[in-house]
Amino acid sequence: MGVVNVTPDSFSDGGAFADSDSAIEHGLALAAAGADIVDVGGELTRPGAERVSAEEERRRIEPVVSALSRAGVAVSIDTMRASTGAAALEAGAVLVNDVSGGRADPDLPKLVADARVPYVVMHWRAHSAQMQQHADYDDVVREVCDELRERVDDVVAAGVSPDAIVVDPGIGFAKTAEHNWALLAHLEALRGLGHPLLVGASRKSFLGALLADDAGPRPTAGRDDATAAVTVVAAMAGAWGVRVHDVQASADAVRVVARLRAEKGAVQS
Ligand code: PMM
Repeated sequence: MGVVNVTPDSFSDGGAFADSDSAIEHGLALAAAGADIVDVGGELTRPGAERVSAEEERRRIEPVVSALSRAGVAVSIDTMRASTGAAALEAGAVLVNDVSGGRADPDLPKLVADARVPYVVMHWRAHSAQMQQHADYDDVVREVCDELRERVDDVVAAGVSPDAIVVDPGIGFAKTAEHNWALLAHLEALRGLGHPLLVGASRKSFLGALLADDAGPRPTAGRDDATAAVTVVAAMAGAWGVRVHDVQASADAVRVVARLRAEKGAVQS
């Protein structure tokens, strides 16, 4: 899954795709580089970010979703709002990626249920402005699994088919670097939830901290090799997908892992 943030202030891609034309061009390039899905978002969710209005979010994403869909790209809409989700589905999106897992807007799971599209349910505790105050766990792996299970039950109660649900641990959302590493080390526990698993670690600050030197954390532009390494970890653990900014490296990494898995299967049989 390749990322297109249609935001003027994105941390991870420097706001390079704030206007529709460059966002569309970028989405096409990600698809050409091997993205099976292009995830379009109009609202920043990094720690501390303030919300944008529904109107502004819709204005940002609609032309991009529409043009990419018309070009034959499978588009997912990264939103927490039912109104934005509805506009995106109308414009051709085929998947809803809700970082709040149905918590921010209860109408969003209902929309997904009616539209019968796949739904990414991410682990989330609070909106970005406050979320790091909620990075408090006794056992992060168990608590994220328990909370995701509750989220899944709630969206199923709202009418979403269990078969349509993809779960995501929400790397960096109400989590410290230590929490992120613990989750990545135990992806099999998340696989145990019984749904396809999506992992979004791309260019996040825990990678910048890992790769820090005397000058401080490694800037976002230098985090893509580490991101591809996380893709290997996720693919080895049987993840369904990774959400990344630099598609080529992760698409190649997935092919390496797929080939190795085939080889192991062939050897064992
Ligand atoms: N991370 C961001 C935005 N959307 N969606 C899912 N499903 N999982 C994530 O981890 C995720 C997401 C924030 O990352 P960005 O601002 O660097 O794109």
